Amino acid sequence: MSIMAKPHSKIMITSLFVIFAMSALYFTFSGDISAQLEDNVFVTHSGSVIKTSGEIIDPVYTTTTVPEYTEATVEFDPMEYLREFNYGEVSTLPDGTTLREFTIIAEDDKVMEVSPGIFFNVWTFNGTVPGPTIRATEGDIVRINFINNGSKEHTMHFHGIHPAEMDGVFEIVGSGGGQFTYEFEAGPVGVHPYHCHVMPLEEHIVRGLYGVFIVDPKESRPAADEMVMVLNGLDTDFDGENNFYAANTIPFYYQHHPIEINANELVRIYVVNMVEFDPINNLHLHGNLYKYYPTGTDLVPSFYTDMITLSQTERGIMEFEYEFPGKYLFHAHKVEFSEKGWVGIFLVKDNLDQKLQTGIEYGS
Ligand SMILES: [Cu+2]
Repeated sequence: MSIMAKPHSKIMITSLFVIFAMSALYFTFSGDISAQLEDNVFVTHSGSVIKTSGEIIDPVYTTTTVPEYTEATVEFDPMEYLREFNYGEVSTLPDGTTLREFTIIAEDDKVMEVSPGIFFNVWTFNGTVPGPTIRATEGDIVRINFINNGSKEHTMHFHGIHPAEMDGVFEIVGSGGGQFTYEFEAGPVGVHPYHCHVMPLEEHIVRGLYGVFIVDPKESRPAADEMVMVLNGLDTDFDGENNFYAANTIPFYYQHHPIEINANELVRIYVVNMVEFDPINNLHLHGNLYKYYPTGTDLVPSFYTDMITLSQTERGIMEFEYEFPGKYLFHAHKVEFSEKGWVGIFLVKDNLDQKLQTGIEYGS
């Protein structure tokens, strides 16, 4: 008589099998889990082995020492960064050309509280992530006095047009005070990223060595409320995946601190995607559409849309104005990113100036 004939035997055998399978799984995975908890060893995408003691894992100096963070050394205000443009020290060359000089200092020992209670060792240009927004007019000479005060080699690589030796790739700038002067003519018109170009590149980028370079046309764009948004991510546990996403580094910042804009006033956003590891990012605006100028190189918009998709270093200029006051979300329509911090709010206010000018009474 077969054991298959009796239903209760069947149940028993099935149960035994399930117990056996679960035990096998337990022994297989518990070994891995306990090994990870004891050793706290992580291998980054770039192959470096990192040891750590806890959830907030961020060795500043080496892969074998784990400093205990007690406080952040980076002060960063996303609201200030949003509308802060650095035009450099301006002078005129003998031939009449405008020279704009900037001093940019790289460091890699700073600690930033990227989210409440989460400290992260950022690598910085002039002490912040992103670095300063560098702005010039087409044809100006841009001179960057670059100083590497970090413990690792760094460079500055600008997207745009310039001689090979100004590309910041092969002219590595040594740690502990190495210097290099980048000099080139600003162009083409548009919005471009700059970033360190030392290997492993993904680490030098995901740690924060990037910023925005805006080249204005000689005949300036129409007046607008201008802002910069760098879309970025933070891999705080070094597993080669981002734990947080943001516009301008701090997750959820503009959701908790809405960006105030005026109704019926042109808003212009210079947007640059610097997210590492993920192939795409995007930007969706609520209750409105925007004119979009890819890379900002043309003065005529290519699209009128509420959604753009960007790969790493892809960028452009968005222009829009709101007719109706109120709160409007903007966020990644890659929902994972928005739920991990890449979300904000525009608080559209009644444009009192405009109402005075046009004679419309407030509240009517
Ligand atoms: Cu670097």
